[in-house]
Amino acid sequence: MDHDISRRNFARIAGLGALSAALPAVAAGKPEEASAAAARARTFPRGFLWGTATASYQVEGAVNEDGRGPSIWDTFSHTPGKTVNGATGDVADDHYHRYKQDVQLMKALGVKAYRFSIAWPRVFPQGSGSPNPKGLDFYNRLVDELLANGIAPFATLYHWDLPQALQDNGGGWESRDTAEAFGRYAGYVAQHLSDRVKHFFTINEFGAFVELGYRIGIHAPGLQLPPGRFNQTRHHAVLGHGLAVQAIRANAKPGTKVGLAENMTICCPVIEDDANIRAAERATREMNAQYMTVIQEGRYTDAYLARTVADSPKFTPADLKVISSPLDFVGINIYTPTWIRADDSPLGFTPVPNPSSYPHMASSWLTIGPEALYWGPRNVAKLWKVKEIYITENGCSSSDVPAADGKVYDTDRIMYLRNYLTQLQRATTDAVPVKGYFCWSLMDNFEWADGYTNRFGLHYVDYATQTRTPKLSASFYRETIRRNAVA
Ligand code: GBH
Repeated sequence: MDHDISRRNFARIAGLGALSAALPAVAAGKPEEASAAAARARTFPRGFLWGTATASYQVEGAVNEDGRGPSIWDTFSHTPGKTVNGATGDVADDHYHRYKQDVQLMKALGVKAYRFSIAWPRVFPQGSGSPNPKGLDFYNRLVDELLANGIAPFATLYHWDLPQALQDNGGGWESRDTAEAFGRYAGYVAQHLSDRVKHFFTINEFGAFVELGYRIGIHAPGLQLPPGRFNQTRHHAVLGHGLAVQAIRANAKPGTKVGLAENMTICCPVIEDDANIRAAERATREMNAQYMTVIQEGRYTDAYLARTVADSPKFTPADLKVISSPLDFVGINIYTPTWIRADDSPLGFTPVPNPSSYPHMASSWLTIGPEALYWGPRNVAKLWKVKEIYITENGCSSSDVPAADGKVYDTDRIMYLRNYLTQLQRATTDAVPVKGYFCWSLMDNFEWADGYTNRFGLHYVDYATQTRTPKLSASFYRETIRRNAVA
């Protein structure tokens, strides 16, 4: 009887996964073995791919070197008033020159994979036309260095640094020409790197660069297009993705995998009961209709077209086919949850706004909800039968002020990561096919409109000296990777 009760309590504390392994130790009164078993319950599947991520304009610097053309982020960050303190990516982390040292930081963490992005204007300074071999060479060097250190390169083709020439001629993503140029660029890169790069992401976060750059205007190119032109821009962005998928398949070595890295709206049930869980699934389709849903389903949802009415995008059935070209995997960037409740409205769900007391990390938009790392991949797998999912970004900003001993004790970041990873581990125990996780970011870097004020790194960067120092969270992440379990 006593045993029964303690077993039940133990099961509640440790979670179901630990139950069978832990019980004999508990019954035999060996608490050490019992806690080891509980730790095993937070273990990730064998071969889980632990990684870290950055993006070209945020870390590289060297904006005028080796024939790189200007990007819309050079123009935007050099426009007064657009970034905090007028920050630019001119130098950033000087990663262009320090990549070897940065690969050693990754090696010390023990990551198995590195997600970086390729700067389109290094490879095609004018966006299309003649390639610049010196630009591609940087990525050849980086990829070789990664492989020499046992780290798998995962390359993103577009993380927002659009060649300025494409913005000047035709309005960037507002123009179908940009989508087509993106396809050509993607095919060229795949042709030259796919002997060593086995995973490509087409586009990073439609949900950020299109919305913030072309509708709200707080990211490059800083436009506020009217709805019709804006929805057409959305359409051209997903079309560019599809054209890139096809170009990669046509030009890459066999076995090359293609996907995307999207910051979907992550719909989480307010309470985990059937009605709310179903509502969060419906919400996932509708709230991502303009990007992930059309990519997965090859059609805009009726509700999206009804919502945009006269301002709906113009498209052909052939476009939809290109947009929904089959993918090998889906990458999701996950930071915050959107809480959903069931209701009796026509769509059967309502997003619940956060109360003013809702907690967030240093960036005020970064509201905390570890469950996003459970429901995000779970809903993607369930709705679209996706078999291979990566968390392509997750992480947070902290105040990150070095202590007297020079170290950064970012216990809040560790709290954030531990809770999110616990929910990701829960997803893997429910057989959600999450294959890997890329922590954002390897090091502090240029945080777009926020400049250098919000730090997301596992390594602290002193921008005056370009010194990198591992934060306490780097130790947490290293230990998590070493154990293949939440530390
Ligand atoms: C990702 O965006 C990016 O891929 C990455 O480059 C970035 O460094 C990282 O996250 C951390 O931000 O200014 O209040 O209007 C995450 C999605 C979209 C979140 C833009 C912040 C701006 C909110 N981001 N959003 S606000």
